[in-house]
Amino acid sequence: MQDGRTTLSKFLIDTLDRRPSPHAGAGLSALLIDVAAAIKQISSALTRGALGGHYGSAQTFNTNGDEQKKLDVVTNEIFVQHCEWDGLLAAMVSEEMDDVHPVPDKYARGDYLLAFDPLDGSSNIDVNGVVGSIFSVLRRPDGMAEPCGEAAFLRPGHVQVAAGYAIYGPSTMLVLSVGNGTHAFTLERDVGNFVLTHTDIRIPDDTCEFAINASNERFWEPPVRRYVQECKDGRIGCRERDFNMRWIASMVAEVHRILMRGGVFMYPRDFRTSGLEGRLRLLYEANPMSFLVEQAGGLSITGRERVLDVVPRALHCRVPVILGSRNEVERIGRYHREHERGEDKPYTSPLFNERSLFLPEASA
Ligand code: AFP
Repeated sequence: MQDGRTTLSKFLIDTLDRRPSPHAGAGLSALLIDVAAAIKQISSALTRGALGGHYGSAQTFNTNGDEQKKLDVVTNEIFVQHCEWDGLLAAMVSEEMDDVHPVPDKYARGDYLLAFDPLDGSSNIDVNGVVGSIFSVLRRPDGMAEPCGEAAFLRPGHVQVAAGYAIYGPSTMLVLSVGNGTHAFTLERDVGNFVLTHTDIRIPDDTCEFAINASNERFWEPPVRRYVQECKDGRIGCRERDFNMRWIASMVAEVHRILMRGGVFMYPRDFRTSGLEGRLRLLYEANPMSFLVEQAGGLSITGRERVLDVVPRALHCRVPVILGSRNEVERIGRYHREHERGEDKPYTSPLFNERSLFLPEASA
């Protein structure tokens, strides 16, 4: 924790403007301040809850086929308005817009590209649960013709120059990386400043906590079933320790918990989705979160490869995601490799092995 004196602006000036990073360049700090302004406005709108008149469905569907909530539409508009006018961006992509949104001709165009999910976990809105916003910043490829189209965005996540999310919980926090660690800022509401409260967050390598939507179990592949079953077996199984499970249905909330105290989050390949691609969108969910997790010492894989190395096929493409504490994610990756080589061991319930609950010494 910090002493509460470093604001987001000072952090960005010190980190980017006084010591420019080779990947970033002029204007990135100003762009991130625009993003932070959007987040403050969204935070204020969400705080009004049902009084804001924005609960419920917008009666429209986004390109992924998800029903849009009124707040999905409102928060998308807030992002666009705060970020398009400043001459810093060339184009934007959002979960809530079908196509690339080029910066309109009436504004100057800049060198950056922004991909965002303005309201993650929107099923939580109407129950006053935790939601978030996620964003990813790329540099426009050199020499690309104006205005930037899809191709500018279809690059792997390791080229991101910044990524972050806002979590709208009991307090609003902005968690950010510009490639020098992952840092968290807490919104001081009465003053309107984001204040640095968590410097250089490190995800513990080990954990006893996992997060997955267990109602999808019948659609998972064997390596994920194996891992989850072993966690559920707890100390009487091969892991020889008990695990706890969480599911908040907001990736932001899950990743935030993992950054704060460790854990594993999985939205794996499953047989419901075409091409076994899982649920999460690569450009504005998986990539920025993977960047933050790696910058905090964790890992993020699809099961078979590093998420940040996946080359996007389309703006709204999906990808399986397994991220969090290094040793657990490595284990899950190994289970995928063993499965691919046909080396899975058949599952035997610990109820019938040497640590069985039914053995006299265990039940005594
Ligand atoms: P939205 O961006 O549409 O709100 O979806 C959120 C999300 O993609 C992700 O945050 C959660 O992990 C996941 O959905 C929860 O989905 P399930 O309802 O399938 O558990």
